[in-house]
Parts: sequence; C-alpha cells; structure tokens
Amino acid sequence: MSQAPLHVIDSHTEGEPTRVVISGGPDLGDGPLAKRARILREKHDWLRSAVCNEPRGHEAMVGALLCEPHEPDCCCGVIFFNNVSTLNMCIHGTIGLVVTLAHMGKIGAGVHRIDTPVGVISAELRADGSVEVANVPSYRKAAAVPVDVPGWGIVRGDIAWGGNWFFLIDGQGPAVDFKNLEALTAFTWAVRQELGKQGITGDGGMEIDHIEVFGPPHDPALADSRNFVLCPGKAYDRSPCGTGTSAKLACLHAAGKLKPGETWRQASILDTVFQGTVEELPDGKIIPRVSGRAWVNGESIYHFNPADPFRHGIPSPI
Ligand code: PYC
Repeated sequence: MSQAPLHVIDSHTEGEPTRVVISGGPDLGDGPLAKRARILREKHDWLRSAVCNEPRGHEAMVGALLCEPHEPDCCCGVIFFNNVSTLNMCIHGTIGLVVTLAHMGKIGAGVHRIDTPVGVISAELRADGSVEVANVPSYRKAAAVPVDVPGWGIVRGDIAWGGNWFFLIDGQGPAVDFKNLEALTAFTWAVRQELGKQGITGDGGMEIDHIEVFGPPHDPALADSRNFVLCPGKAYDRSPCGTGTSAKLACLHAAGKLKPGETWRQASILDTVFQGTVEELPDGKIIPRVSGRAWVNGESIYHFNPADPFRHGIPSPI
C-alpha cells in the first residue's frame, strides 16, 4: 500500500463536489480503464476511502483518479468513485475534471476525448467556461415497471442506462422539494432495496443503484423539470446528475417526447440546471449531450501518518 502523499484538486459542478486525484495514486498498470477500475476496487480501495470518506471527505464527495488513457487520441483517462465504490460513469465529475485540467493549464477550449471504464466520451470546454459532455450510448430498457414498496404500494418507474443504471419515477413519492430531503431519501432508499430484493436489474444483471424522482420545476422559465437523485452511497446528488439526465433524455426520446435539436433543461433539488440534447443512433439508442458549469474551489496534499487510525478514512456505514 502506497504511503506517498496524494495531491488533489476540488471543484463543484452545479453544487455537486468532485475531487480529482492528480498524483500519488497507486500503479494500476496500463490496461483498459475497466480493468484498472477493477484493480482499484479490489487492491487499492484505501484510496477511495481516504479521498471520499470522513475525515477528509463526506457522503456526497465523488473522487476522480486521473490516469493515462488506454484508448487512442484521449487527453486522459479517469476512474470515478464515491463513498461506497467505484462508479461506472459520472458526468458532473467529468465537467469538474475538464475544468480542473483547464485550471492546471493542461487543456484549453475545444473538444477533448476522455477514456473511462464504460467507454470513450468527449467533452467540449466552451469559451464561456461551461462544459458539454457527449456521454456513452444511452437507452430506456423498460417503461413503467411496477415495484411493490412497503409503505408506498406499487411504485412505477422506467429503467434506463445513462452510464449508470437508473429507476426513474415521475409524480410518485414525496414532493421534489429541498425541504423534503429526508422523506425523499427514505422513499428512494426503500425503492432501491425493493428493486434488489425483487430481482429487478439493468441489463446483464447489473444493479440499479441510482433512483431518480421527478417533479415540476420551481420556475418553468428556467427548467422543464426538477429532480432528486439518490446515489449508491445514500447521498443525494446536489447537481441534476448528468448520467441521470442522460437516462431521462433516453426515456423522453423513447416516449417520442424529445427529438434531436430540442433541449431539455433538468433542474436539481438545488435548482441548478443541466441542459440536455439527444443525437439518434441507428440502433435506437441515443448519445446524450449534457452541459453545465463547474468551479475549482480547493487544492490539498493528503499525508498518511502510519499512526493515524483514520488515515484511509472512516468506512461508510452504508
Ligand atoms: O453527474 O453523472 C453524474 C453523477 C453520478 C453520481 C453523481 N453524479
């Protein structure tokens, strides 16, 4: 286990934090990013915990390990992780990564390809500082799937892939309002538990580990919808969740409610907004394009004193 100091740069994307590890991480080899993510998970989980968990982090922290790319023509590779595990994909984190790389002077305005465990994505850093990410192919797997949730009855949701697996619920559960955070967390956590118990999964048996609830926007002049997203480690997303917005775009497109050239404005529980558009693929899937803003707001060196019992973080109770 490496005890070299870690150098990290912090940012937030529309309220949701990203902590990019720019040096000091373990050697994961030079294989495909999916293989390196597995090595990180199985052999170096201390890095995730040291970066995201207390005392350095908190439940909403998303980490991003900057790597050399495996795929050609990429400016970098990245592996995302949170308080409980690695993440397949993270769009708010990609926006944070791009702004961090620009802050470091490594990239400028323009389109950049980035290698991830679920495929190559591209991100455009625009002249106004906003970032548009072209995500992996996304699709709706099933519509209006019923799940019996104790205390709530039959809850219906769409199952969609937007780089992570989502269960998307519209118009059921507590009102999507900041004052209902606890009730929304309890509702979505109960839904997630039942999906697992009832064997309702994404493709290939992958766990549906993100639950997204939609309600009307506070201000229809600024957004089309407002969401609450429960992430795998039971933290809510402070941003509108880019992979969740991608899953929503896939569902809207599959339902004939969003066409190429039209823009969907997804507000978060904090009323920050991502803009989304779709590009149709021949197989019926879409490439979601999601844009938003991020700000660098910190930089640290982490030290690992062997006498410190919490040098690798306090494990999440989840
Ligand atoms: O923006 O894709 C996202 C995301 C996933 C988990 C937290 N944020």
